[in-house]
Amino acid sequence: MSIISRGFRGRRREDDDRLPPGQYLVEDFPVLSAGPTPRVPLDRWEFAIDTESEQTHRWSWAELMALPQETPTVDLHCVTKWSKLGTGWQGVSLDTLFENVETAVEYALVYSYGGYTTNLPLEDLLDGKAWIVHRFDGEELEPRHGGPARLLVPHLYLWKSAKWVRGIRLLEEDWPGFWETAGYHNYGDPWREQRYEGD
Ligand SMILES: Nc1nc2c(c(=O)[nH]1)N[C@H]1C(S)=C(S)[C@@H](COP(=O)(O)O)O[C@H]1N2
Ligand SMILES: [Mo]
Repeated sequence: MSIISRGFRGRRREDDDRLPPGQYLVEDFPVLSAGPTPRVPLDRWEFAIDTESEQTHRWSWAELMALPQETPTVDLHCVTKWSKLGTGWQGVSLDTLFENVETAVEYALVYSYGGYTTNLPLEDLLDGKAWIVHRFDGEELEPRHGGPARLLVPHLYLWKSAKWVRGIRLLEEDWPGFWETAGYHNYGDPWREQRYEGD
C-alpha cells in the first residue's frame, strides 16, 4: 500500500525542468480576471497599434483572420504560483502585426476591452515571443479566458497576457499597467521569480 499519492509520484522529471521556482503544476485552466468579462461583438471588434508619432494601424476581425496563422504550444506561469504546461493556441504573431509599423521607442502599453492594461518592453513582443491568439486547445477562445482574442506572452508571468486585447500603445517612456501599479514587478520574469516590485 502506498501512502504517496499518484499526483506526487506521477510528476515527470522533464516537467520539473519546465517549472520555474516557486510554481506548481495544474491540469485544469484557472480563470483570473480583475473584473467582469467584457463582451465585444466581432463586427465591432478591432485591434490597433498606436505609434509615438500618432499613426494608428488597425485590424478588423476579418483582417486578423486573413493574416498568417501560427499554432504555438507554450507553458503558462501565473504569479499566483500555478503553471500549466504544453498549452496549444492559434493566432497571429506580433512580428506579423508589426511588419509595417515604424517606431523608434522601447516601451509598449497593452490595453484591453474593459480597461485592463499591462506594460512591457517592445522587444518582448517581437522575435517570435508573442501572439494575438483566438483559439485554445482546438476551440474558439472562451470569453472568460480572453475571447475573442488575447495577448499571449508566455515567457513572462501570465498577467502580461492581456485578455480581451484591444491594442498596443508605443511609448517613449515606460507606463506601468494595472498590476504593475498595484505593486507587482514591472517586468515579471518567472525564471527570476520577479513577482513583486523589488524582487
Ligand atoms: N483584460 C484582462 N487580462 C488579464 C487579466 C485581467 O484581469 N483582465 N488577468 C491577468 C492575470 S493576473 C492572469 S493570471 C491571466 C489569467 O488568464 P486566464 O484567466 O485565462 O487563466 O490573465 C491576465 N490577463
Ligand atoms: Mo495572475
